[in-house]
Amino acid sequence: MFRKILIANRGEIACRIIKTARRLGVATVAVHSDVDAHALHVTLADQAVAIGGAAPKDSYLKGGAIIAAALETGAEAIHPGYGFLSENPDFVDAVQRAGLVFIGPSAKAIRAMGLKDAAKALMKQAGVPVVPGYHGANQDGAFLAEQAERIGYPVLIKAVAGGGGKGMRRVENAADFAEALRSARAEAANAFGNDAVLIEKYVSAPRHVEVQVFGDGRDAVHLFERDCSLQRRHQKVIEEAPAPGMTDEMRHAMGEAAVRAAKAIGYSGAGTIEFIVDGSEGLRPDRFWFMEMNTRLQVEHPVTEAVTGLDLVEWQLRVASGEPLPLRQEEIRLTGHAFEVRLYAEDVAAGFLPATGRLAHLAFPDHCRADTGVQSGDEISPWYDPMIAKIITHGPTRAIALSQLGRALDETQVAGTVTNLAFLSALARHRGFTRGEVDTGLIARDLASLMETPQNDRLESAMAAAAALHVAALPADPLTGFSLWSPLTRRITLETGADSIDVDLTMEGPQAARLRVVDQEFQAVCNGQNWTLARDVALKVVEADGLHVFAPGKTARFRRHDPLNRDASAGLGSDVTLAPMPGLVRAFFVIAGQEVQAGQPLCVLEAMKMEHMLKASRAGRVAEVFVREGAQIAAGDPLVQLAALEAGHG
Ligand code: MV4
Repeated sequence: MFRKILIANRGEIACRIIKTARRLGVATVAVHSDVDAHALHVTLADQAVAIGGAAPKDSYLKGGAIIAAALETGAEAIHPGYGFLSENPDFVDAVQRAGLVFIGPSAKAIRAMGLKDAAKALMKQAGVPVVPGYHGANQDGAFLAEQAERIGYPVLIKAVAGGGGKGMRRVENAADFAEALRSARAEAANAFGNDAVLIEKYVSAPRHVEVQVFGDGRDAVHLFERDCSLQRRHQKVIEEAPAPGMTDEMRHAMGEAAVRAAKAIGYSGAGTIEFIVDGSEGLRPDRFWFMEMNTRLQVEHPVTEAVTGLDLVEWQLRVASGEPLPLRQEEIRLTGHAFEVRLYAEDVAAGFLPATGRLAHLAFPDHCRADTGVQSGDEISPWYDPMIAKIITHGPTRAIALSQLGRALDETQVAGTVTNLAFLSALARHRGFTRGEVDTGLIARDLASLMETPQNDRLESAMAAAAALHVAALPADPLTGFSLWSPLTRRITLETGADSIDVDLTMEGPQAARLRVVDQEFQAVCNGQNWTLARDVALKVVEADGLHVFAPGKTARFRRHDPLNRDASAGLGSDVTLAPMPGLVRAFFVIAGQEVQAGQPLCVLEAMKMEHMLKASRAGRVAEVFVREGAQIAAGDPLVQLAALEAGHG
């Protein structure tokens, strides 16, 4: 085993790799960009090396700087994670030229799978089922049209260099072929600088089922399948293992095909064989076809770890350090069912726009696996993928693992950025998905209902009440004499975006209170230490850049009402300044008839044991003063009336 490895990546995957390395007694070196100087992966690693600027091309894609960092720190091997340099064969060559080990496949294997047409031809030769089609070099338009005719419509034109659906056109009949070919080529040339295409039979009701493989350069095994059909615009949203509806017969056929694929290229390390499955008539052993091979560890590897009980990063390190495969095929078992969701900082309502922000608070329940590269206080920056975490659950059955997932999402707390949490939650409870009806069109079909945010007035009021209870900071000890100085009912005003909400808090004893929010009432009790709302669901309040209230599946943010802010804005049009809170008038600085400037102090109000300065909301003449020093006033009581300044006074 290696003594020290360098991780050429960041975020959750870098943290994930460090965790296993540590468990195996392997020292770790992190590399980082300037903006990641204090990132979690840097904190977790034994050593860290700064390699450049925030843009990936200035840091995480700088192969030379990364290799230099490995040599400098005495690392023996480099783990590329996923993305960045993980499938770059030139980087693999450079790592090996430097006398280091690349934890992954050979450059040759990566190259063999890099171009979709060559990979398909190679797989066909190896006896792996490939979608009927033309995967050759002849790019003549008339010839390709002939091939489409031979394959039979509908066909799919795909960019040879493609992926992610770019340069892909479905063609229904011969009359549309020429135009579809032209536009697919133009898109491919633009996106990949390569306008070569291949033609395939169009698979209807496609499902994305991939098989995890592992090789040691001589032998290969598979670790069963994952179903990644739940996608949005070719981005995976939920992954699971095993695939719903999978039979032993089909699993065996797919596993064998995947192992043949890996052996055909002498594969070493973790890889994934992606198949497209025609699910229109259930899963059948003659209805799956090779699509492509990903020659790296994938984002969704944890679902395979959950159902096999194996650590794939451990396998990667062991195989790369020269050990044979840790287990034989028949020793690898599949137990239960697992799900993974990708939690993103993204604005679902705005069309799933990536979002940024500082995470004021981040917490996961402890009954799920959460792989993350950030913690409370960290920034989701625009420089990198906005994934906050992967949440993984594992249960004895699909139904149980899915309820665990719903619950884990409900109890995940993110403050400081918008997220797709509610969207994921809706998906986890989607009727069709719950029944195991997974297909690549599900999200697009039901997008509107998945994006709905169900209104729940009672819960929303309870969240305001919880925030108010936090603001009230009631003493836990009844002997502090709280009831002596507290008014019986006090009003706590919270701001929510542009609105404000009033919560009236009434003490009903030293350890009981009632809170009224609009037309809803809540009881609060003190257990001798903490005040909580007496409710069936737990509400957690975290104060960090506002008051964040977390309810199962719902988050709200309030701000403490700031009387100074409100007087400056809300008071603009009104002539009478009102007391923003109940309290004692400590001092009064103006008299009737006096001219005042905007922001000039009017009086000092003592409330909740604090002094608050109230200021004039605008310039004017004090027309009338309604209160005197020493007066006890209620929230909303008038304090002064301002009149307009006479013309000529500016
Ligand atoms: C297909 C297909 C139907 N027939 N190939 C989309 C991205 C690329 N990796 C493969 N893709 C597809 N290839 C044939 N011959 C349908 C898709 C497809 C798809 C595949 C997997 C997951 C989601 C998808 C969404 C739309 C289309």
